[in-house]
Amino acid sequence: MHAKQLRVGVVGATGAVGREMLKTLEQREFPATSVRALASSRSAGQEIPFKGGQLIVEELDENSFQELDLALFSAGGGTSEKYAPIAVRSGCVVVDNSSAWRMDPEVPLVVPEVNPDDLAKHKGIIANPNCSTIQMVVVLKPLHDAGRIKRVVVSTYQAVSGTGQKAIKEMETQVRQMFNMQEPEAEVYPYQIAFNCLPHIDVFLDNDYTKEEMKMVLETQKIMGDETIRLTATTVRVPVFFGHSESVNVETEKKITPAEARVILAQAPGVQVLDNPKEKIYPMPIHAAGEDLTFVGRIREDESIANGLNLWVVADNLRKGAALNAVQIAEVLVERDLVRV
Ligand code: 25A
Ligand code: L14
Repeated sequence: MHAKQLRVGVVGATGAVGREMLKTLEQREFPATSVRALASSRSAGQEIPFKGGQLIVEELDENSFQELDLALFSAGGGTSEKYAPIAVRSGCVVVDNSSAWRMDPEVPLVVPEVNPDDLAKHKGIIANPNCSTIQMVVVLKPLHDAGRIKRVVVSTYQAVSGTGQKAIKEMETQVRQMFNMQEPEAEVYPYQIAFNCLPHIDVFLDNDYTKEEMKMVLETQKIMGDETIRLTATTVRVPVFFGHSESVNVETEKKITPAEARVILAQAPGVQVLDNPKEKIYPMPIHAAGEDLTFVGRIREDESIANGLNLWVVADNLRKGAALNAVQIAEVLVERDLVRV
């Protein structure tokens, strides 16, 4: 792609994920000839620091993509539904962080450590998976290759930053209100999140699961390219600012011992094993925040079945769960000369 211009835009640049996308492009020295920040009219004119200077936020409209080759979207599903097709018609490739396009059979859903080859089939839009799915599949894929996963039972402990800036602010405010003997006010979430847990992320569906839970089921099968993997999820919001944690129970066809799993995962790309119970070493969101790797620990046998493992998986939901994964997708698109519609 060198010798060619690569003009990049971030849509939703002022949001929790958008800001992290700009930071990631800068930190990884993404080979862009120019970077533009786009958001709604509310944010137009704001300045965002970038590479020692400032980007002025521009209002997104139908014409925004005419001078862009690649756009990273994180401005909510509605914005993606409306603007991604417009971008593609203007010749701009879209990496979309919303749930709008993920299950479209024409749209690759990619975690670069797991299914980079799916990118070759793109028709302009590439979807970035849900944060909880991403950190789980980087750990599941090498185990699936080693012993074929039959079934997964996952429970998540998800940070408020996944919902965006407003939710981060809401938890901060509630903590302050409670220390001042005031009633905590809830707007973003249905109940107080400070000092609480909510077994409710995204909307409830007809089967009484939440949409977040069903995203984990369907996205995992699509990314792993195996619809025979059975998965059931319970997704829970916890009072943590940054970093999602997951308890993952895996049943495999072929037995994988905890010692074998540690060796397999130690070699897995993007994964770091932190597992020494005697020394109190295990992954935690306070350590994963700001990091690029997915951390796994508490690896032990599920003694209730023949071939079962329990794992504890933690990653920064704004980085590997969103911005970093999107930038890694963009990097593979550049390396493989796929930035064209
Ligand atoms: O599509 P989904 O899956 O349903 O996801 C919906 C929301 O989830 C977040 C993202 O929020 C999105 O809006 N999100 C999506 N995928 C995610 C993932 N994988 C994810 N979060 C985590 N992981 P967000 O806060 O990160 O980003 C919102 C950005 O979208 C811009 N935007 C919205 N509508 C737009 C649009 N841009 C263009 N056109 C549109 N029609 C939005 O711009 C923001 O950049 P903005 O101008 O509305 O930003 C407002 C500014 O004001 C700040 N702010 C907002 N509320 C408060 C606040 N500051 C202080 N206190 C507040 N209460 C914001 O920080 C921003 O700077
Ligand atoms: O589907 O509120 O990517 O934590 C990610 C974060 C939906 C909501 C997605 C949250 C979202 C979510």
